[in-house]
Amino acid sequence: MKTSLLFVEPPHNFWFVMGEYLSPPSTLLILAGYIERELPEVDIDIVDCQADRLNWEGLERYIQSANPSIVLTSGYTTNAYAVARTCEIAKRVNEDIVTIVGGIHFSFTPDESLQTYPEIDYIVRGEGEQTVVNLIKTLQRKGKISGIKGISYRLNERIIQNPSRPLIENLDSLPFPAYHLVEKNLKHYHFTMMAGRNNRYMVLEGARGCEHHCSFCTQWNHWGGRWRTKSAKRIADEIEFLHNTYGGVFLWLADDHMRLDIRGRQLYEELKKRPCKEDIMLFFQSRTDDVATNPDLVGKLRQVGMYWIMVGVENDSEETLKEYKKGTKTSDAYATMKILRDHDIFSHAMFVIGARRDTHESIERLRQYSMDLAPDFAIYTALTPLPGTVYYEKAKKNGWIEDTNYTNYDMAHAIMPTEILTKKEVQEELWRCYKTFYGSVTKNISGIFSKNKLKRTLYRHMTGQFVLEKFRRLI
Ligand code: B12
Ligand code: SF4
Repeated sequence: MKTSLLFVEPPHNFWFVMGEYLSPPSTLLILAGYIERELPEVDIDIVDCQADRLNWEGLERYIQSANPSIVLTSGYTTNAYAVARTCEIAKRVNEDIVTIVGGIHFSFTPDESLQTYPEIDYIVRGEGEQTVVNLIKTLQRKGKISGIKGISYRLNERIIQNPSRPLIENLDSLPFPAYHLVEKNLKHYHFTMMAGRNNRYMVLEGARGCEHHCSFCTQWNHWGGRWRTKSAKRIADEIEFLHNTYGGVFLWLADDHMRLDIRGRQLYEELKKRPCKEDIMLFFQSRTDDVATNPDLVGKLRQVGMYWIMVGVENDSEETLKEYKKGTKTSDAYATMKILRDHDIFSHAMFVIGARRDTHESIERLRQYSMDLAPDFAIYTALTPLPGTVYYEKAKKNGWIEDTNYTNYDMAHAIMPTEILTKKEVQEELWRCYKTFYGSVTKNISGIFSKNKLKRTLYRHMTGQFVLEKFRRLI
C-alpha cells in the first residue's frame, strides 16, 4: 500500500502579546520539503488547523477522510498537549495510523512523553530531516527500528532511546521549505502588528543553533551547542524565491542568533543584487554584543530590507546576566539601541524577570532601565523552566517549579517564585512592567499618532488588543 503522510499543525493558542497573526507551519514545511525530495513516491498532505479554522472535531473528520498511514506533528513546550491530543485523535480514527512527533520539547522529554502519552509511537529527537526519512523507509520495509539513530520509542513496555544522530554539516544541501503544500492558505498568513494585515508573512531558516550557553534557553542545547549557517547566497536565493514565487513580503528569519560578524557583509552583498530587496521586510533576532560591535553592517543591511531586529537584553544587572550565562553587558544594550535608532531599524527588546534574587526593587530597576533604553517595542517575560534548559534542571532539583501545566510555559505566565517574591507577585510585577512601558496615556497618544508607521501600528495594537488588561487577568 502507498505510504501517505499527514502533517498536522494542531489547533493551539495564539500568543496574545504580539496580537493578531497567523503563522505558516514553518517546521512542518521544512520537514515536508526534505521528505518530498528524498521519498518522491510518498504522498504528503499538510493540514493547518489555524489557517483552516479547524477545531478538534474538524481535525478528527479531516484525519478520517484523509486516512493517512502516518501522522506527523510538532510543537514546543506550550503546545505539547496539542501535539499529544493530535496523536490521540489519529489513533482513535484508526489505531494503525503511526504517529511521529518531534521538536524541542519532545526531544528533551522522551521518557516522560512516551510514558504519559501512549498515543505517541515515535519521537524524533534533535535535527529531524534525515531521521524521519530513515524512519519512514524502515517502516515501509518493516525493517529494524533499533538501528535508526535519533529516535525514542516503546518496545514491550520499555522506553528505548536510540543513540543520537550527527548533525547535517552543509545546510545548503536542504531543499526550500514546501510552501506549495499550503498554497491555498498563503493569502491568510500575516502578522498584523509587525507588517500590517495585507503583507504576506513567511518564515525561513538561515541558520540553526547557537554557540552561547544561556541557562534559560533551549536552543543551543537542541542544536548540539553549535551554530551552523546556510551560505549568504543560499539565504538570498531562498528569500528571492519566497518573494518572487509566493509574494512573501514580511520574512521572519528563524535563526536564533544572527551573527552579523560572520555573515553580515556577505548577506548585504548578495541581497543588494536582488530586485526583491525593494519590497521585502526582513526580521532578525540578534544578541546585543553582535549589533554593538557591527554598527556599519547594521546600516548596510537596512538598505536591503532588514527593518526590524529583536535583541535579548534580558536584564539590567550584570550579576543576573552572569547568572544567565548571557555573556553580554548592559553597555552593549545601550549601544544597540542607539545603532538601531541611527539606522531607522525598529528595535524590539526582550527582558526577563523572576530570577532567584529578584525583589520588587530589582524588578523596578529593570523597568526603569528598559524605559531608559527606550526600545520601540519592549517585551517582558517571566523566567520559564523549559525542559532542556540548565535552569529547568536546577529548578526541578530545588523544587522551585510551582506550575507543571505546560500550556502555561509561554513566558507570559509566572511559573516559579523567587527567593523573596511569590509566583503571584512575579505575575503582578510582569503586569507592572507592561503598565509602565505602555500604560502612559500621553505616550500612547503620541505613539498612536507617531509619524513612524511601525510605531503607530504597534501602539494601536497594544491599546486596541487590551494587552495590559490581558496581563492583569493572569494575576
Ligand atoms: C517563528 C517562530 C515563532 C512564530 C510562529 C512559529 C510557527 N511556525 O508556528 C511566532 C512568532 C508566532 C512564535 C510564537 C511563539 N514562540 Co516561537 N519561535 C519561532 C522560531 C524563531 C522559528 C521556528 C522555526 O520555524 N524553526 C525552524 C525549525 C526547522 O526548527 P524546529 O522547529 O526545531 O524543527 C527541527 C527539529 O526540532 C525537528 N522537528 C521539529 N518538529 C518535528 C516534528 C517531526 C514529526 C519531526 C520528525 C521532526 C521535528 O526537525 C526540524 C528540522 O530539523 C523559533 C526559534 C527556532 N529557531 O526554532 C521560536 C521558538 C520555537 N518560539 C518559542 C516561544 C517560547 C514562543 C512563544 C511562547 C512566545 C515567546 N515567548 O517567545 C510563542 C508561542 C506561540 C504559540 N502558542 O504557538 C521558543 C520555544 C522554546 C521552547 N523550548 O518551548 C523558541 C525556540 C524561541 C527561543 N529561542 O526560545 N514563534
Ligand atoms: S538566548 Fe540567544 S544567545 Fe543565548 S543561547 Fe539562546 S539563542 Fe544563544
